[in-house]
Amino acid sequence: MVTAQAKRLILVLGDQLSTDLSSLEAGDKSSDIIVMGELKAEASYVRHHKKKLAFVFSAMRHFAEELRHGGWTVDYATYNDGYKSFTDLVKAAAKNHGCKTIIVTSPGEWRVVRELENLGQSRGYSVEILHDDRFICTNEEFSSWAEGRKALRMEYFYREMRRKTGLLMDGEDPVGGQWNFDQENRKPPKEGLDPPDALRIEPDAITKEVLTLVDEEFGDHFGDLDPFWFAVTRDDALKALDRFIDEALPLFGDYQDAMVGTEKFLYHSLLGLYINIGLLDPLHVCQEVEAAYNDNRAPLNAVEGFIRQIIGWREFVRGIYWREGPDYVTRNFFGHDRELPDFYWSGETDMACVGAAVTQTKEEAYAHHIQRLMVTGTFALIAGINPHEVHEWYLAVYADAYEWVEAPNVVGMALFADGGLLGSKPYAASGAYINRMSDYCKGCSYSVSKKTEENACPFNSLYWDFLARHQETLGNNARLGQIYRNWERMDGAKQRAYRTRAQHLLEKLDRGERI
Ligand code: FAD
Ligand code: DLZ
Ligand code: SF4
Repeated sequence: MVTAQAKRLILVLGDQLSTDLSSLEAGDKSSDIIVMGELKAEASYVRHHKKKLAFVFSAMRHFAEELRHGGWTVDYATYNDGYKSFTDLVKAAAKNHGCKTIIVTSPGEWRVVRELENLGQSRGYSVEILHDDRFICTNEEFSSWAEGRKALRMEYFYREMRRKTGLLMDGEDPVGGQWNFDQENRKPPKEGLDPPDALRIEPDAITKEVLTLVDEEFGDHFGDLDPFWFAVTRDDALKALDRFIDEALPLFGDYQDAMVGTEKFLYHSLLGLYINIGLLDPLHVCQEVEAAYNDNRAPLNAVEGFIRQIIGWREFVRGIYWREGPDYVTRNFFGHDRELPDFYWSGETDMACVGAAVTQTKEEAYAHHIQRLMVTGTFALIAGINPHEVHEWYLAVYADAYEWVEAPNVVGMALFADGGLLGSKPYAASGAYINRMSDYCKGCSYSVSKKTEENACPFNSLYWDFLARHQETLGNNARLGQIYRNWERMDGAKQRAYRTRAQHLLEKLDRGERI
């Protein structure tokens, strides 16, 4: 006699919107029930940008529809159904459907892993947590790669991922004879660049309903809700991928590090949004980009640079997040404790670069990598802002932010708060870097060429002050040797002038005054 499979719940989280998800592959359409929900705890663990909330909820609703069309039974709770947490949602669904077993693909955050493990330990529930095989490197593979290494460097890890995926490989060797073409990818912007606009999708009825909900329930959160133009289905996300490959990829490498005041997106892909939520598969994206190189539609420096970001950086930071454990987000190597300035929310600052990055973040829930790293990130580092506050800001304001990817980039890459686990030296820089790589300084009230005067660029003095403050901890860093020699060669009066100017700016910050 064939016994019927007992009905199970498959919990699909808001960033697991992939039809080939391991939990769905393990499920049985004829008997299992998918449960999804817009939850108070998930919508409020940080005060997410309004556009991020609308994006996640709308993409979840569209995915639930897609699953129903595919023959699944989906029990979907909207925000107004009032469920607080995954635990609440699952307990209610388990009771309604008479299920005891819950299947879920491993979540992207320690907080949620712990919640589901706790649920599994409560009487009457069994929770099966499956690997998230949408990533190229498993946590076990990352651990064995990392084991015994003195330092974890992305470049060596990346080569392993090239070998594993076969992307841009010519047998055992990298295509083009080099693993990395980054030296070709640091061009400053030039006059007359004409990048394509992002693909803008008109909100449909489902999205419009979500926009109303977000406006009503989260009206006081940071960020503009309108215009809302993100893709919320896999089909539209695939259109965004095609558009990127056809129109932006060829110059992606050249201008990857550039910043232009009037161009929010330059030649960046904006695909992180869609990959992180599950609408696009990272390996598929890389294969399509590689195909563009093979068909002579994009040069090698662009294609290699793009693929490195995904199979290199994206996988590397994830490995670090899971390897380091839940306390990673509390690391504070320098003991920085200054409050996050208000202008991270308002954009009201005389620093044109920071103002532009925050304003576009407010408008789009997006800023590109160099804005995140070298503008808002560097300022927070050299001004000594508390890393945990900075982490929560980044997690809230970007539509592509989930802790597994955001935290290593913020705590490790931008703030060096992990003491050098992710990067070999802090990304501290003076205004000269921003001036070289952008056109912001031309329109700024501060002068980037002035060092210590009243209208001198704040980055200049804060940079030297940061290095001087931390000479004891950073002085032995081989990569900073030349910089510290320059500092020591500076005459005492100049050093004092830098430090006095920095002190003046930091005191203004502490008093909440505009800088
Ligand atoms: P593109 O410039 O077009 O790059 C292509 C893809 O490469 C991205 O979509 C992304 O999937 C991947 N990628 C590139 N750099 C990184 C990186 N350092 N780490 C992981 N993936 C990378 N990325 C997030 O996905 N979520 C975040 O919350 C996030 N926070 C960041 C915070 C800081 C301080 C910094 C310095 C970087 C952060 N990044 C984050 C990495 C990177 O800035 C974004 O992935 C990128 O800006 C997204 O825009 P895009 O899709 O246009 O990327
Ligand atoms: C980011 C997010 C938001 C804002 N809301 C929800 C939600 O209501 N329901 C849900 O299932 N997921 C949401 N998410 C994504 C989760 O926070 C994400 O799955 C975890 O942080 C793990 O990465
Ligand atoms: Fe930023 Fe300084 Fe340039 Fe102004 S002068 S835009 S503060 S780097």
